Amino acid sequence: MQFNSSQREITIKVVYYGPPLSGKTTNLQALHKLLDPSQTGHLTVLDTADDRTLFFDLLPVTTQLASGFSVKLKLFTVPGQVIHTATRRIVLAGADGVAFIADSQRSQSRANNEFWHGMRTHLKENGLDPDATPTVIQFNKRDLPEVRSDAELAEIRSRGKEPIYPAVAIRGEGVVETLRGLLDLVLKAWSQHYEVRRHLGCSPDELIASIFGHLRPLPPEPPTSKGT
Ligand SMILES: Nc1nc2c(ncn2[C@@H]2O[C@H](COP(=O)(O)OP(=O)(O)OP(=O)(O)O)[C@@H](O)[C@H]2O)c(=O)[nH]1
Ligand SMILES: [Mg+2]
Repeated sequence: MQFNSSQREITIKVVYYGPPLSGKTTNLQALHKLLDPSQTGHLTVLDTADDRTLFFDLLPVTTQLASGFSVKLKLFTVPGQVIHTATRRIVLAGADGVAFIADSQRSQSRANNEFWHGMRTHLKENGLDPDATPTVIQFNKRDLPEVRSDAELAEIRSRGKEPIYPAVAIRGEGVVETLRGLLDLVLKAWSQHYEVRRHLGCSPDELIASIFGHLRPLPPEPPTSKGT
């Protein structure tokens, strides 16, 4: 969290982390469509010809508060390909919160686990305490066959402390809930050390309402193929 009192601006860094192809970039693309366009900046996607993230993606979201303060969210994704380990560590530096995008497909359970532990290691390498870093988990791709069941998600939820959000990011479902849940945790953590209301001139709930108060409708369902 960077607090610039002379410019009356607060910057919050959020990192979307997760295994290869889990839908991190898709989350940012969906947020870019769903959030109030007057608050979202340019979506920077640095990828290869086959849409794999090469370095990171970045979506800035700025909300102006009645108090005159502006809150700038910087939403980053890491690249999931195994070769980009060093880049993932660099992008995680200074994260105020992490949205871990897990792939719900059973075949990806091991990759989810490996990346979860990798993320915790990288946070430590960056001097951050993984247990104190606000984190939410999204189980994406709920539309696919052979995915972890809702009961399994409930079981994972009961074992850990991180909130869990099911999602179908290609349809924009669960994407806003994930980010809203994470910001809620970030602001709660922040309010343990600072008087948020005094710094922002508003409560955490008012800040969240200001970011998510003017959502656009979900994009229409992609046409289903009619083949037999
Ligand atoms: N069926 C389905 N496909 C999805 C969903 N979300 C993303 N995808 C697809 O999964 C593929 C990978 O999505 P990306 O968002 O590029 O994944 P990523 O995590 O950014 O991938 P890397 O940056 O290479 O790690 C794309 O073909 C997406 O369209 C979903 O909810 N359901
Ligand atoms: Mg990506």
